[in-house]
Amino acid sequence: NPPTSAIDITTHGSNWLWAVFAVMLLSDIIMIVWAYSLPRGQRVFHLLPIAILTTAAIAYFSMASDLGGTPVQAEFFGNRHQNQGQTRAIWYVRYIDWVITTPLLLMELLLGTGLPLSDIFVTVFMDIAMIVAGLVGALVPSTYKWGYFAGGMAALFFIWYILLGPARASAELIGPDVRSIYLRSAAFLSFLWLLYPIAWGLSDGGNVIHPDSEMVFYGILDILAKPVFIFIHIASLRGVDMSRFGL
Ligand code: RET
Repeated sequence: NPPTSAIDITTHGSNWLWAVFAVMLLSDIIMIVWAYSLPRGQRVFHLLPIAILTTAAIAYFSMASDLGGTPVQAEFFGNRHQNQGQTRAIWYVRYIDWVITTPLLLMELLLGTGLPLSDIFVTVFMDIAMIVAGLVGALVPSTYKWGYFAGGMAALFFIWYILLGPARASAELIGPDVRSIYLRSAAFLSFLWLLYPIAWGLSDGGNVIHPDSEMVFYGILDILAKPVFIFIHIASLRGVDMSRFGL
């Protein structure tokens, strides 16, 4: 049977989605004030978060207003043949958010490591391919969606390899301060990003959980992966001279 829900986030308007929107907007305002209180040349790691949080705020504004989703013919887990013709809401606005914000999150992490720009570009390309694969997979009304999912997972493995291999080696060469900041942030990011494909498999992929549960799952993840990640990263950058990167 189609997944059911008792909380009705996606049919009765949503305090939860407005709350996540408020978290994004508030963090954004704090970041704007913080960034422009710093001297030029020290700001880059505060400017990227402004773009990230503004994008997230707009995405959550859309979803809280019941915009940015569309019904797609769905297969129901364990019950495929009895449910022909039923649909699931696919919240495509998420993927538009992610295709903008995940490359910026990777740049926030990688620009201070001294990793060559060519490596950063390849990593960002893989990231964009990963998100687009997730979007197309969500919109494809057949089991071929799992092919797109597998492609997206391959891209994520490539990103993990860069983060834990070359980028880590590069950060270690710069010095012990950058090394420890990088290791903490990279570990936090790598772990959180693993949870996204799990949420996808349960929602847009396998249609196991109701879109309301999807909203709770991704909402918590998005708060951890955007404002919490950013504040942890930036707090540890205090006292580090950023002008040496020439960014
Ligand atoms: C998809 C499905 C295809 C396979 C994989 C995925 C990974 C998505 C990730 C998203 C991260 C989003 C973030 C948002 C910011 O708040 C597209 C779900 C691997 C890792 C960090």
